Amino acid sequence: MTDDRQDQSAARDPRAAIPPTPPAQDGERLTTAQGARVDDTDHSLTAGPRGPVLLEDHHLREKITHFDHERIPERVVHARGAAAHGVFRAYGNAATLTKAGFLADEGRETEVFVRFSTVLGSRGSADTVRDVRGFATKFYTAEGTFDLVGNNFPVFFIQDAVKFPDLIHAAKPHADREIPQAQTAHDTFWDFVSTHTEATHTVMWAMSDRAIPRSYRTMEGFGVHTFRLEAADGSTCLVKFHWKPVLGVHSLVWEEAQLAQGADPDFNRRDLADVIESGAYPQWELGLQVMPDDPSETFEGIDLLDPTKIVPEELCPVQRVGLLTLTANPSNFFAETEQVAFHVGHLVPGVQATNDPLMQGRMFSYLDTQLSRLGGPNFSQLPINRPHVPVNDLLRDGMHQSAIHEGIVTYVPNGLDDDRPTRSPEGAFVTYPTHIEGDKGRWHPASFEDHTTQARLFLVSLSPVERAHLRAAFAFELAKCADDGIREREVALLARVDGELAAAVAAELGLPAPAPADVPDVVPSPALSQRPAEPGRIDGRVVGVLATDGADLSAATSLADGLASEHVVVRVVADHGGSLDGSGHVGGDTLPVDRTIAATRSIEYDAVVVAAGVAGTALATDPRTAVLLQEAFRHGKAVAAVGDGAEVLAASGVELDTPGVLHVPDDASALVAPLRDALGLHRSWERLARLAGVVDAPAPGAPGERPGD
Ligand code: HDE
Repeated sequence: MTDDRQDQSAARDPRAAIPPTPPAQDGERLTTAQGARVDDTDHSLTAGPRGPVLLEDHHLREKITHFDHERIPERVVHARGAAAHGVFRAYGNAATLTKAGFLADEGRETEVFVRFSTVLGSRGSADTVRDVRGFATKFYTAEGTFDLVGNNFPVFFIQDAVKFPDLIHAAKPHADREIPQAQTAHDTFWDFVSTHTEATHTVMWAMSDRAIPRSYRTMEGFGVHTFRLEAADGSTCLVKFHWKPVLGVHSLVWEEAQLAQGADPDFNRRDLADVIESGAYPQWELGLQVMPDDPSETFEGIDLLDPTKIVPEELCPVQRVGLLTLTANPSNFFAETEQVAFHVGHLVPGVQATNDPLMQGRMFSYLDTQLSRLGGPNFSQLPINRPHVPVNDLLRDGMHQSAIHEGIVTYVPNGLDDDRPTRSPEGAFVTYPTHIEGDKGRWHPASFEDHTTQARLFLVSLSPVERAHLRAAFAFELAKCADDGIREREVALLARVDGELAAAVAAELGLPAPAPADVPDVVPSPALSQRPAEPGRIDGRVVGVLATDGADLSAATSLADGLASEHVVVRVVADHGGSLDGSGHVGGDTLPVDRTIAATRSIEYDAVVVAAGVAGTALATDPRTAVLLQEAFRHGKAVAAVGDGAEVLAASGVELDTPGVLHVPDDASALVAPLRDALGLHRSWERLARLAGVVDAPAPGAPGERPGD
């Protein structure tokens, strides 16, 4: 070789040609995974036009093999989920509490990815089942990734992680037939919770409307465990994390949730994607309950390490420290929502774990589960899991390694590489040195033993309608248990929470009333009730307008105009697709149809309006119209009519002089304000109360409560 040729090959480093990111949809031409162009992907290589397929067909085998391996194991819990990207902006008022920059620095914006989920169902199960919802947030902070892996309940069924496999085995479908899917209404769940009394508080939440959220964006979120925050000056405090939805906390009613499981199993997932696409970005404020960090790790007698206990907001108010806004849908479900890997141990300087035994077990579980779910130890290299800061971790090799590390020094301290990468406490995650002393053993702390006080606290803090829903949920679920012993045991347990509740559930099940038991004294916490005192925001709510050819289509247009500023979606529901002819009316023209009566169901609407001119038409007499209106009425939704639309309501069994049923004589724009208020209250609570056979009232201690209620 001449010197000249040697110089050229040294200058041309072949490694520079390695693509920096994995190949994906590059170029215009179809290729194999090896980049060879493909001319025909529709026909296998065969011997003759009708002959056998040849083993030689590498393209066929590559394509089919890859397809065969497209699925990864679904999450053992929280398999069914939906997610979105967004940003978290800190208000700056947490600066005295924590040195974590994403919380402390006023105005600092941190990218996030949030995944919501149900817990029990398989990946393809329905969204609106009665279940806990996961609310997991990945903050890609400038100090490393912080995951807040929370739920929409502030408490959990068990107090010690060692019970988690037992709980989940009991709650998942029965091991013999794998039924029922995605629900708690079966023997093993109730057998477990009636024999593990520490579950009682969380079971109250699970039987309440909290377990069937209207939308992910109308759900609260909770970190559940107590965390320790550490400030720049070294001071610490104990905190509980809360997500407060800007749109308020709202739920479905049970019949509606059940209908949605069939009519639209993607109900919550669709809502999240639709509102983000429309620009009605979901928002939550992050809140902190801040408590002193003293060696007792209790607050007002509540053991802060017990994950079955809340700290009532009235005892320790939630301080709002930042705003989360979800602004973008994932562009690929698998790459992002399915492959995202959360971990309770992903902490950053300023946020620390505590000795809550449930949290301690989770510190182990989340890393372990990713190994089998994502196929090896390199899952943090997946795009959705990559920290948004430089990583230099000395971790090497392993299944699916996609980094090409350089050099031979893979350890510290070292002399060969100037002792790099450097280590120092400055800016590092340094575990806070709490003092620990004790005898090794499988302990049963006495402070974990009260299992009924907070269950009762939750119950008595609800409004009458919410309490009626909870009672009905117990009666529904226990009626699905085949074993008498389970039902009796649960009712006896309920008697220790509330005699009236236990007696009502027993009566509905046809069981004798349980023996009276002493119940704890509690002071209600109105913050636990979802019943709004006044109309809240209505962003992204959906109004269905029933109309047909010849009807006055201005009902749809004036509502759409009147509510557009709040991103309310108005959908025209008609007896045929295409568009409607409204030429018989002033200003009437044509209007596109969004839904046909054959392909819709009441669950798609937060309110339903019948346009003038529908009375007497085929749409008015279609039995599906009556079903739609009756369901909306029964579910406490606003139901309205313009002009003779009232006749359609009456003929469908909707009583016109009932709360939340609105009627204007002709001008549909007069409906805008009352409909807005009705939507803002979420439901007609008075109507729901009448249907449940109770008297509506705010929760005890809530604004608007009358003395003596
Ligand atoms: Fe989880 N949990 N969990 N969990 N959890 C998982 O991790 C576990 C618990 C929660 O959208 C798994 O990646 C144990 C409480 C959410 O990807 C697994 C215990 C809370 C998600 C796991 C708990 C949660 C998970 C399954 C008892 C609320 C979904 C797949 C000690 C504070 C995250 C995975 C996502 C997922 C274990 C209890 C929330 C197996 C052992 C309490 C939101 O690691």
